[in-house]
Amino acid sequence: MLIKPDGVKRGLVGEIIRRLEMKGFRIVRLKMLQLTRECAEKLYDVHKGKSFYEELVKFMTSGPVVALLIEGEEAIDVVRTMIGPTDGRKAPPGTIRGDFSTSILENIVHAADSEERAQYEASIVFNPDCSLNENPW
Ligand code: 3AN
Repeated sequence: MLIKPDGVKRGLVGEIIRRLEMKGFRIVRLKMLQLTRECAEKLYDVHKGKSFYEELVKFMTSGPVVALLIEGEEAIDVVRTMIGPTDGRKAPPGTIRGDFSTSILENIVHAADSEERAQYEASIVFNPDCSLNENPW
């Protein structure tokens, strides 16, 4: 999972971690970083060419993010349910996006949608080369 720049700016890091821990998940790795453009592009490779791609990469590199590696029972499906659908306006109350976002772009968090993607994304966000510098704030 990634807490996006809007989630960090709005001071939601603790609230998001609290929800994950209350649910029973384990946080096994955690890192704050500012993504390089190159790594943000790798992270969103599947969206390359889409109308919102440029805006998305710009947003994801606009400030620090928090990367979390989460373990637990059916973590991928359960975490996706906890964050809610992409559009914060349509996400139901009780979900992270439903409670904290009214945007489809600035929707507080990202969560991998398969184990394969989780491994791919972790290899990017936990790679020191993807961090613009070690103390971006
Ligand atoms: P999700 O994060 O719910 O899996 P994806 O993978 O379809 O959603 O989209 C990745 C990210 O791209 C979203 N979290 C959101 O920030 C952005 N995004 C998706 N669709 C749009 C859109 N139509 N307009 C602007 N940004 C979008």
